[in-house]
Parts: sequence; C-alpha cells; structure tokens
Amino acid sequence: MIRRRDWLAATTAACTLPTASLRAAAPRQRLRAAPATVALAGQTAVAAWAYEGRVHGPTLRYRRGAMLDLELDNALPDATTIHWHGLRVPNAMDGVPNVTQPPVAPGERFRYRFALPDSGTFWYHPHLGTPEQVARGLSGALIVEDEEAPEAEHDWLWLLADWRLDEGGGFAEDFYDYMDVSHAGRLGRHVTVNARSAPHEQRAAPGERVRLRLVNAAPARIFALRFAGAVPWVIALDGAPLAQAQALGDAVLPLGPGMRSDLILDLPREPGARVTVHDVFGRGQRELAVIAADGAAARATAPRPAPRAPAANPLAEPVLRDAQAETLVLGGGMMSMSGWPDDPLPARLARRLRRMGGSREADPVWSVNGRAHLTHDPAHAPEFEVERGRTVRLTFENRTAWWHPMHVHGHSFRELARNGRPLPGRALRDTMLVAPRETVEVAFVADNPGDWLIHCHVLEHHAGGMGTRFRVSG
Ligand SMILES: [Cu+2]
Repeated sequence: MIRRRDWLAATTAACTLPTASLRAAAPRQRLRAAPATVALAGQTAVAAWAYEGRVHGPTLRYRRGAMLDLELDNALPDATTIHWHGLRVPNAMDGVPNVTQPPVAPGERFRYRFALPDSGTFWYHPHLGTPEQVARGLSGALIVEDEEAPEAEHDWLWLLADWRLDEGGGFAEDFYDYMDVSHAGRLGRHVTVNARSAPHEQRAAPGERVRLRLVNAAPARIFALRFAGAVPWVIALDGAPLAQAQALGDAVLPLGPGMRSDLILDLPREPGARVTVHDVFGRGQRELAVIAADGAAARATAPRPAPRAPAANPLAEPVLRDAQAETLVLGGGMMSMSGWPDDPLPARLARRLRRMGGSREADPVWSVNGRAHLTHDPAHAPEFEVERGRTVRLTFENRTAWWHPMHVHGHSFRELARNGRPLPGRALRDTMLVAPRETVEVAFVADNPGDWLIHCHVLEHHAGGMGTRFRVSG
C-alpha cells in the first residue's frame, strides 16, 4: 500500500531531481491495479477493479515540467495498460496495446516515464479491454498544476461517472452487450460524483470562489451541465486554458466521455444559499450536485471581477494555409443504413457465438471511412500519414444517428467550425463531441511522431469499430 505522504513526497520531488540521475533509479511511484472491495454508488462492498484499492484511483498531482515516473503493477486477472488521456506523451508511453506497447500481462509491470509539458486537468485509464476495465472501476484524475493558478479559495475535483450494478450490488457482467455497442453505449443507473451517489454535496463560505475541475470518466454517458445560483465561468477545456474566462451564465456545458472542463464558481454572498448543478442531457433532469454557502455573510457586497484564465500551454499553432486536409466519415450503428463495416455474415455469426461463450469482444457495427477498428488491431493500416510539423485540418462527418466524443491521441487540436459555421472561441481540445449528422472541423500541428489513435470515447463504440490510426512520420 502506498501512503498518502509517499505520494506527496514523490510528486513534490519530481521537479527537483535532475533527469540523468533518474535513469538507474527505481520508479518513484507504484500504481497497483488489482481486484478490491470498495464502497461505490451507495453500496458498501462492491467487488471492483481498482488502482491502489480505490475507485476512483489516486489523484496524481504534478508541477508543470515534472517527470511522471510510475510503475504499473498488474495484479488483475487480465492484461492491461494505462493511457494518459490528454497528455502529450512520447508515443511509447501512450498505452495503446500492440500499437505503442505490449499488453501488460497479469503479474507483470510496466514503467511509464515522461515529462509533463502542459498544465491542466487530465485523467488516466486502461486502454485494453476498456469497456470492461473502466466499468469495473479503473480510472483516476491527473492534475498538472498551473504555474500561476487563478485566484480561488478552493480547488475541487469532481469525477463524474455512472455504473451498472445488478441486484446483488456487483457489476452487471454484460460488457460488450450488443444493444449497448450499437446504440448509446453502456449507461448505468447509478450516477456518481467522486464515486458517491449523486447528488453530491459540498460546502464553502458565502461569497467564496471555487475552482471546479470536472472529468467525465463514464464509459458512455454524456452530461450537459446547468449551474443555478452561482456565477459560473469556464477557464479551461480538456485541460487547455481558454484565452480568457468565459461567462457561462444559464448556458449548458456539454461534457462527453473523456472530456474535462475547469470552471470558476462565485458562490452566493447570502448565508444558506445553495448552488445546484443539474444534468439536462437529452430529456433528462438529474440533480448532480448541491453546493451550500454556509457561514457568515461575505464582507464584500459587489460581485468579484472576472477571473483570469491560467497561462497558455506551449503548443504550436496550426497553420491553415497549406494544411493537409483529411476527412473521417463516421458510419454505422442502429438507425443508419450506411457505413456498416464490410463484415461477411458468417464471420459476424462466428464472433457472436464466441461472445456467447464469454469472449470479450464487440460486434463490428461502427466504421471510420468504411473500416472498423477492432481490438487495436496492429494490422489496421493508418488512415493517413503526415509529415512531422505539418498542420492537419481534420473533418469529422457524422453520418450516424448517435453522439460521438472523438478523441485524438498525442495531440490537442483547435476547434474550427461546426456544420460550416466558424467557432469563434477556437478552443483547444483533445476530445470533440460530435452530434448526430453533424460535421465538425478541427486543426492541429502533427508534431508528435508515431502511430496514434483517433477514436470515439464511448468505449463500446470504439470496441465496436469506431476508431482509426494516423501516422506522424519523422
Ligand atoms: Cu461513438
């Protein structure tokens, strides 16, 4: 077991040690993935898979520029890997089995070691057997602190997730269920904030300013958040600071699987007032959280000035003239006649029979440019190749009846346009929520060499084929 102070010592030492002395030394952190009995979603004893015995796993905190040096110790009954979602890591550290590293077999270890160039709110999770491993509890947040944090009295982290528990309080074992794979993914009735049943309750003093880091760690659930009773500002999306804080007002904040948002909330100045956070995605109306403003009335009577967004990260800006244009057509799924992968019926039947025998595989029902990407198949040829340093102008054309949070590995991109209409904020993101029948354009500088994935972060959609690869040469 790793004690809390070991973690703290490890993370604060990270930026003072010279790199050369690290080579021979043992990894500074261990992260053990193992079965564990945990309290989750109102149940006291759920047989989960957990990092360091906890769901969610420990929050890893670093300073910008520090080295992450961590050994994954696999005590699970299955092979696994870790993907560092949103971090611009060297290709060999990206955690994609058979593409960037071999799977880490039960009883084996793998050392992840890389520098952290960007500050922001990130997260980590397995990239092997992902629909099952994440749904059993394997995920955690990773925070790289800002050099100059925006002024706030509190820094809170909320990991949003949902779980499919059966009558006995264990996980329903229907991972890769055909209905889930071909529709909206695996949705669970038990919605949690930091692994506890919603609505989550937290308190602070009247008039205080809270920095709120939101991570959607759910396998498939899309949240659309509405804040009432506070003045909310968005300061970062997917870990990347906005050019300036943006007042959210009554607008809804979308948060698809894998996506993050950092907000500043100014709490009401009257004691006893409450701030509510609702999820209003689709026809839903679920209370996710309540923040109570408790204590003496705030001394200040005027609203606080707009917060500052954190300083920008050192990313290359896309150069749009002379960009390499690529289009990814998303196809397949239920209620769509086009884009089903070209998969002969006997193969499909054989796969379904294997699945009934307990195989952990999904049916190929989704495609990118007509091809299904299954189990990270190393033989899957890259969809496109780009010379290192060149800008890629990437269009996602969603011809399906479903939402897809499309995630690009190893790079962050700028949002350009939605259905042909320019997006003025040009936010930086690593995951883009694409609505049914929508077309979205983004651009990024392909400056990280290697083979990288682009895939839907509805985990069952990716398992069912919605993904592809691209290659940055040089
Ligand atoms: Cu999808």
